[in-house]
Amino acid sequence: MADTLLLVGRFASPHVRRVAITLRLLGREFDHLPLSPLAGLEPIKPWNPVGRVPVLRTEEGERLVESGAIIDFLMETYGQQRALIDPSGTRRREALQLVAWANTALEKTTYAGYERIKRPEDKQHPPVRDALLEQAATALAQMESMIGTIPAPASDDDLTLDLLTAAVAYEFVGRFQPDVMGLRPLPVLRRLSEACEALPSFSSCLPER
Ligand SMILES: N[C@@H](CCC(=O)N[C@@H](CS)C(=O)NCC(=O)O)C(=O)O
Repeated sequence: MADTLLLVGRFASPHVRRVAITLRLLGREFDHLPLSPLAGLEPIKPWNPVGRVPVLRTEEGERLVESGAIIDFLMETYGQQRALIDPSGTRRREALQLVAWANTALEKTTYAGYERIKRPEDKQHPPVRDALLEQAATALAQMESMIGTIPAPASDDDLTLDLLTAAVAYEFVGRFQPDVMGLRPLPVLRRLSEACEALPSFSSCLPER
């Protein structure tokens, strides 16, 4: 008998949240196990031996890791009626580049946070954190110019993989490292984020406090 899809990880993780929003857009029900690596890796290790989220347990019981690989699986398996990305060509390449910049912003923001959270006070070296925040801001600026004049989505039907990932990344950077937001003007991303956060797919996957 097929298992129910199960998503491991809190929506407070942007990587988990973008998988959850993808599941909503593809109309898939899923169970949710909201584990956080910040509370310790051991409870996650039965799902992913590295202790990292997201993990998706498929209907066949397979455990998939890495948000990009999970989303690729979801689009291939359940995306026949609802394409979240063009199948080929320039628009696909541009969309994947936007996702890549969003992932860069997330990675740099996360490491900057870890510099503060995981190091004792006397082992902190502010220039390292500042350089990471600067890289995150540069990645956001790349996203800002790539999105340019693409209209903000008015409904879940307008959402695409690149726009949802950009909006999830913008929300996370602002929450986890608000200092980054002052480093570059990001009016396009702010408008995209406001539009996306108002949609059912986003509001049903709110980051936990
Ligand atoms: N590239 C990975 C990044 C996942 C990631 O960084 N997850 C964080 C939570 S936001 C995590 O589990 N960190 C704990 C760790 O890696 O040790 C993906 O896209 O899934």
